[in-house]
Amino acid sequence: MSFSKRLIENLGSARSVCVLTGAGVSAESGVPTFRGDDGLWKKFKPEELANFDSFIRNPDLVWEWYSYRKKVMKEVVPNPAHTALVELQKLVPEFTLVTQNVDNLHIRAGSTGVLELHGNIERSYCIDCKEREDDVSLDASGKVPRCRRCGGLIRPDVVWFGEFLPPDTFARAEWAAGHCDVFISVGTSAVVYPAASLPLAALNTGAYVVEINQEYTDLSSRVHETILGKAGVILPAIVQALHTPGNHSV
Ligand code: BV8
Ligand code: ZN
Repeated sequence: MSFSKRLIENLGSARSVCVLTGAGVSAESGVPTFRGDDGLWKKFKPEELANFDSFIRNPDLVWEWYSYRKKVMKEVVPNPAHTALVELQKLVPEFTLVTQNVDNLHIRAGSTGVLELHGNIERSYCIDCKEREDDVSLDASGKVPRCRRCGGLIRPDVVWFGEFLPPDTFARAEWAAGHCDVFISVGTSAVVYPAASLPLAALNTGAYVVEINQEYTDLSSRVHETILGKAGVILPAIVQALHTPGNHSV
């Protein structure tokens, strides 16, 4: 696995860098990805569970999935990929971290100003009165949590398929992608829109666009450089190379 001299030079001279992360960045923390072999709940496709209609039809099943994922989140910690992005933020004048992940690991690692396109599993709210009730999950009898104020169903504060992304968050992500010198897409299969449109926006405005992933994706043929491998190895190596000019591959 190696990255180009050009990437390090571009990062070293960049005024603005935008990074988009997906489930692959959390994989080395032990968080299952969505579509990989360790895919979350292989028997279901994310689209089948992560949508409002499924929730209304079978709230207990959907909450069983989120309770499992919230339990996983309590047992894992950020990995070197998250830490490298905290370091990279310190090296770049304008750094924007955009994540599709809902696992809160970037914030726990120390990244700031994180744009959470798809929400955050640590937050929940009532679908009727919108009251926030964060520390909830399935109760002992496996029943979906209900609002203390009005008895409505509580849902995770994540963006489900068919739902709009938080407008302000996505607008800021689009602006960052369209104004950066270097865009890094890391650990994402780049299939979910409109998040997957961000690297394309960066390409259209002349940024140097790099993909770091364990497999090729639909994005691979469009970007300047695809680095195959683990985010927890590649990102620290890139940060290391930025600290030691002249070291351009690992
Ligand atoms: C919307 C939250 C407007 C819930 C998620 C075009 C335009 C607009 C919309 C669409 C469109 N085409 C289709 C749509 C609809 C849909 C969509 O994109 N569908 C896809 C499946 C085709 N989009 C939407 O519905 C979005 N809303 O568009 O609103 C609208 C409104 C009404 C009507 C129409 C339009 C909402 C999308 C958000 C869905 N919510 N998550 C939850 O998490 O429970 S998406 C879900 O997928 C996660 O957030 C996840 O982050 C995201 C993307 O997955 P990845 O992160 O990429 O994970 P994946 O497993 O797929 O890949 C991991 C990669 O990492 C792999 O490639 C693997 O090789 C690699 N990897 C693994 N280990 C490592 C690694 N790489 C490096 N190192 C490692 N160690
Ligand atoms: Zn309520």
